[in-house]
Amino acid sequence: MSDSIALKCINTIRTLSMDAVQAANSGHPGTPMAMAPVAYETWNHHMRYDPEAPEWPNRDRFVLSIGHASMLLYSMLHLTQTKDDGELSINIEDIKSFRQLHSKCAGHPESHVAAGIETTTGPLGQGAANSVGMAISSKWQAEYFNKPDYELFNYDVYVIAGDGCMMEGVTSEAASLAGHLKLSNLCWFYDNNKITIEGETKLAFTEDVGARFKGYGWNVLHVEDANDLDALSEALDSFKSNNDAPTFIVVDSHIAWGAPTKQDTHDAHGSPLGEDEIAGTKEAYGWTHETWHVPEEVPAHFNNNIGARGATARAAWESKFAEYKSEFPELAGHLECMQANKLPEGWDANLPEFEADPKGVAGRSASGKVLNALAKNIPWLLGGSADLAPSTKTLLDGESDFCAEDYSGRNFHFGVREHAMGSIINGMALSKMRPYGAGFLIFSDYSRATFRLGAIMGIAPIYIFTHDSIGVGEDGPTHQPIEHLASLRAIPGLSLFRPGDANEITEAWKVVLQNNHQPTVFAFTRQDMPVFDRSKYNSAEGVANGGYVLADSEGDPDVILIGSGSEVSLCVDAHEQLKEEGIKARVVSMPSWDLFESQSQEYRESVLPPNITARVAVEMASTFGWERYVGMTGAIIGMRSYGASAPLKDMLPYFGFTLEKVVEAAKGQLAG
Ligand SMILES: Cc1ncc(C[n+]2csc(CCOP(=O)(O)OP(=O)(O)O)c2C)c(N)n1
Ligand SMILES: [Mg+2]
Repeated sequence: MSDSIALKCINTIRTLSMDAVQAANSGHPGTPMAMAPVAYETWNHHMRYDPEAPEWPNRDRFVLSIGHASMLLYSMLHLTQTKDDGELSINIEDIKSFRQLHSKCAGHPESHVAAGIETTTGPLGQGAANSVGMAISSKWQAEYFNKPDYELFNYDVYVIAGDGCMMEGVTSEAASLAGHLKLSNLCWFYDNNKITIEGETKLAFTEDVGARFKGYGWNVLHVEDANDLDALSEALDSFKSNNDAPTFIVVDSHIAWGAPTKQDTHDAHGSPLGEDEIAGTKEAYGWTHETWHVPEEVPAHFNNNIGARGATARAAWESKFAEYKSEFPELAGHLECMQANKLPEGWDANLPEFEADPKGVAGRSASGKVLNALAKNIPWLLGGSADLAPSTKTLLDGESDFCAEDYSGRNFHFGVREHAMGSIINGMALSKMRPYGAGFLIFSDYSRATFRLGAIMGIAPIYIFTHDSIGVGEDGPTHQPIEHLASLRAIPGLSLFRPGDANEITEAWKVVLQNNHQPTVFAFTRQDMPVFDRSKYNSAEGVANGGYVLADSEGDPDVILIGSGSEVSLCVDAHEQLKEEGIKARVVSMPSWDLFESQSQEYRESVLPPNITARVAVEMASTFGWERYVGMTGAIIGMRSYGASAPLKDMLPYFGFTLEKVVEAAKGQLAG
């Protein structure tokens, strides 16, 4: 490394990382030290990024998939002087309070905490998989917005991933799809340091990763020394000149580069180096022993390179956009809407209303109709399924497939890759799209890690899961979700809807689209559900409160029947029968616990008056949690085992989902 200012920048990144981990007495110093040159070269000499405006829509993205190396990213944001509303996004005090309560420098990077963090990482593989969604978004946005002489979108996405990411299945799923889609705007560095927590990777990981990526169709390059800035630059140039494949750069590095006794050891992975080792390392770097040392010329150097390049590019973009706005006002309006996470005008026009119908319609089919109507109004509402579009009813009519030959497509084919699908739609949501991913509720387990990350980030991808109960029938227990609703309800910040008829589905979609800060899971039936006669019962608009009184009797009810999804109709039937017998049963449709919980106590108690303790809950899923609404003395008709492989008509009586059982339970409540 002959360029001394470059080395100074790199050593500043390294020493800030070492000092912060030491001060926190926890964290991961080794990998920021090793990968500092990669971050330096990428940011300072290749990325198009204006630190003054980290939200600029056409910026290149940088994703630190090895979230444990967070000090690498915080150092970069600090040294490039990335701004958040005019102030430094990460100042030196933030770095000094690394890993402390309310610090912007959390243990792992959190996108909602500091400007410039593109996505929340930590669970290995997620960042890499998110980046595929970002690269997809860049391609789609280019197709949708770019016009001759107006190249508004062409951003690239850079990732640093490590051995852990490469071992994780989600990375492989995402990489396989990225190769298939020929996402040439995607560049991953693989930190091939051959170290993970337990020791050397040869304990568990000996495959040829580069060969694997070649197999996926990537442009695979090798940089034999992470400190070789020229070789890194050459590899980055190769990435930029490649137009038909994503690029994978294997970088051989030495964890804790320069540390006298800890370099190349797993000791440097996740513990502070210790005062003596830090002193020795700083000596090896020719550095001062002072902590938090940032030579003046370092931020200036970043400012003169990434800063100057970014400012010029953004100014040019903004003046182009001003012209674009007058030439293409509607599209410009869409771009502004997307950036603000808003819906376009007329987004809820022409949504289907469903006629009362005792035979009814399957939840998945009603959803398919609503989705198609919404997609006509919201061009950036798009997505696909994990090879289950015909079953989940998630194809957009008249739209093309998103594929390497057509990046304008709005029908995505994620392949049988539920985990990557979730991570990819998180990445798309972070890129201002309104994405959905679909599959069977049973396989939501495979995407589960992505729900909580979306919730932590406060982004709003939509998961459309169908076949939501033992109502699946003959496919049997392996395909019948039981504990899924309860476990999804347990995820803080995730919104879950299981609507009770087709009109509730329309209303639920409306609520969900207006929620721009939470991921949502829909649970829809495979089988038909009656469409309630809303002239007789209350309006489906009650869905906006999460739970509402659907059917009631004059005066205070004797008993409250609470259901979700396909079981609401059982409650309604029971209500009618009990009425004939002179028993006043209220039916509460409860499509979304979380939304109901967010209502005022007054409203909640108006729906579920505390003095009425005779209560029955009915849901074809684990009974777990329903005590919240029926109390310790209420009855729960639900699942206490796995399901069975049989026609639904035989399973319903076998598992107790019949009118008689609901009526009996209601009477049992009244008998005390
Ligand atoms: C999904 C997931 N599993 C386990 C962990 C815990 N973990 C954090 S870092 C790490 C080892 C990662 O090794 P590598 O990516 O090679 O990083 P390096 O040690 O080289 O910095 C593990 C297992 C995690 N963060 N995410
Ligand atoms: Mg490693």
